[in-house]
Amino acid sequence: MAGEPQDDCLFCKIVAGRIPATIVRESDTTVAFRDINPKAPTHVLVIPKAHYADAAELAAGAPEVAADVLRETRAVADDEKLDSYRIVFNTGSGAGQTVWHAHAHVLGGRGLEWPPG
Ligand code: D5M
Repeated sequence: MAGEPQDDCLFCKIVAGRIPATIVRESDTTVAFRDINPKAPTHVLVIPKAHYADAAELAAGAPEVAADVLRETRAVADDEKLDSYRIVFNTGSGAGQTVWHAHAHVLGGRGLEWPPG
């Protein structure tokens, strides 16, 4: 059920401390950790602690937590001293989503081309 921890979800396991991650920030509702396969000098994922499969489900089911995630992306950018950065929510397999727990990618520390591939 939306919001409930899922036993088979990688990011729920990170939230629960059952698998390791390099956590850079934590709030009551969110966790931010470094991406295991970074695509930029700064590549941090900000996730809700509650399980929502993607950004659309998060926005519909817990808009206040979606706002918390966005606020934390800003805090990550400040921590990393990024003037420019990109926030990405891959939503759906055709857009490159591979982990079905909503997450914002915060990418920065290099020039970023537009449009992305
Ligand atoms: O992004 C999913 C992202 O999750 C992808 O960039 C790799 C990252 N990932 C996968 N496993 C881990 C662990 N264990 N720690 C940190 N980061 C991880 P998507 O938008 O779904 O393709």
